[in-house]
Amino acid sequence: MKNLEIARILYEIADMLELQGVEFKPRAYRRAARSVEEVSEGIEEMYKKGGLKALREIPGVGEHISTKIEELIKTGKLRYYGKLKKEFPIDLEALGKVGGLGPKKAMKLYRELGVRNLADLEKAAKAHKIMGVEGFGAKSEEKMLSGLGPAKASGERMLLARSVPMVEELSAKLRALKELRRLEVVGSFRRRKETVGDVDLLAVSTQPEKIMDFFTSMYRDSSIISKGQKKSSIRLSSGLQVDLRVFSEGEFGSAMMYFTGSKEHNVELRRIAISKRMKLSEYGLFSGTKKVAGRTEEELYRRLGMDFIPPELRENMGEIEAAQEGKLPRLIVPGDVRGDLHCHSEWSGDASGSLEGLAKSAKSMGYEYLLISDHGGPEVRVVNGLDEKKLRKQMAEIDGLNKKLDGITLLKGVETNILKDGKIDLPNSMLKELDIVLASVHSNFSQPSATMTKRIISAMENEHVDIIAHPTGRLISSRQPIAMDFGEVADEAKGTGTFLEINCQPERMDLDFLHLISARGKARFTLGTDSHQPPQLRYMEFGISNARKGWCEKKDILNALALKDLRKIFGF
Ligand code: DGT
Ligand code: CA
Ligand code: CA
Ligand code: ZN
Repeated sequence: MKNLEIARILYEIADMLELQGVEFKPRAYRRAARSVEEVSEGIEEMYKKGGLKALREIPGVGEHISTKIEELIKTGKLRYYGKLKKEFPIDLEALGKVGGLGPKKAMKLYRELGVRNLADLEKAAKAHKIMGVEGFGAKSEEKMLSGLGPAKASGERMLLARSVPMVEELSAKLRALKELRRLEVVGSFRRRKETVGDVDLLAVSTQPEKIMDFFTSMYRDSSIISKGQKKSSIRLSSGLQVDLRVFSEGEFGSAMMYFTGSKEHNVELRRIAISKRMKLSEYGLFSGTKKVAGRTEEELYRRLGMDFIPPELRENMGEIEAAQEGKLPRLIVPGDVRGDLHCHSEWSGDASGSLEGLAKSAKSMGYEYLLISDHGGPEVRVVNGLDEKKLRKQMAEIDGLNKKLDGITLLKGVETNILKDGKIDLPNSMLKELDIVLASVHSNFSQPSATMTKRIISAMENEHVDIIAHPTGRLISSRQPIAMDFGEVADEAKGTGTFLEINCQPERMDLDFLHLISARGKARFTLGTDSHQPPQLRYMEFGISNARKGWCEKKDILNALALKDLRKIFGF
């Protein structure tokens, strides 16, 4: 059993005991859980080598809890935990997502009405049983009914890009308060994960009550999940949960570090602190009772003996070691990007925007070039892909436009199809006339891995294919990535000099950061927004943060090159 699994069970026991009104024990369990998370060795191995005695050397693990851990390791189960679960068969996590239903109230509804989960709650509310329970009224019953939808939906995560406008509006409103000294967005949002489970805000204020009053009432149609002086949570009508926590100025750096996460990154940092005979928490870095750092993240990383780690990298994917050795990558920044290498126009049946309009939008983004890559080839007739005749007409139009455009160049491209046998949907005689050719899988997504790998490799072997667009084909909320041997594809990309795309559509984010990390030092990449309407050129921002999460430097990204260098590479 892994340390983190053991810790999770100990945490859960703490929660259940607390709700039963048991004193002291919850704290003991929580303390032990935390230590278990921080131990660098596997607990199971420690136990096998040193028995109960070794377990008791873990801080916070005394006689009582050590025997519980022993039982877990030996049998994979814990009777005490099972017994508590039986007394307490409530899905607190799901119920907690309904506005106004904290653990204590949930407990009451369980005792009075047997409500264990969202389905039970819905039944009870619809039968108007809730307003009969002491402490609840018709109003809270109504609120629960309206909170059920978002609570059910909140099992799902929200696309980062979708959350951004909500978070920007909300934080602008908060920042306008005079009682607020500082506000930062942390959590997965700051780490730029492609989806967020909830949004975490940290504030500094001398008058937290005022901030919390404002926060919990700033939107009429949001619901309050919990409200306190130090932490409050609301759910927006979109279903997005937002947590706000207040810290003091002196703790702010350590709070930012802790709540930015990831959890796995934090666990590793705490281990390092311990190895240096210090203790790290959201309140600071301590040596004994003396606080040695906490005001800023920079000083914390420095005191832990490493370089500052950009938030995107904090996923425990080797960044801590790199920071200790002064070997963190110099991540690509937005200013490095000189153009967009995937864009559709009104020439594609499913897109809008004239060539000239797109050129203007691209220029206003500060670009030097924009690749027009409408769908081409017979396979995508569904979206009105261009045939050769139309494609040649578009190329002539682009040549004409480039003569009068100033400070921006349109490149002639196409997004064509990799057919199921690996052949390309347009003839080489056509492809060779274009500046840059994208090819992608748009059909037969469920071929077996070996077939699919061969299919993509044959496409890359075509000398006219320059970029494999959205390589895995996944759609975050609706389509699984295709099965393939990505290691082989990345090797072949290097061998053939084919670039792999980082597609910036929020629903795609394809390749994702894990693929990018695994192809590091092999394949090179392009950034393409795959824009279908001119405003979507702005999705570049998300592609760049994804590239940063994938450890990409300027040299790894084709469109960090100037136009003259592209001309050299592709010979146009
Ligand atoms: P999300 O919301 O699922 O997209 O992901 P995060 O990373 O924003 O997670 P969240 O909101 O649960 O917590 C924010 C950060 O707080 C998380 O990245 C690390 C820290 N944190 C929360 N709970 C724990 C915990 O039990 N142990 C440790 N070590 N860190 C935690
Ligand atoms: Ca979060
Ligand atoms: Ca959270
Ligand atoms: Zn496509």
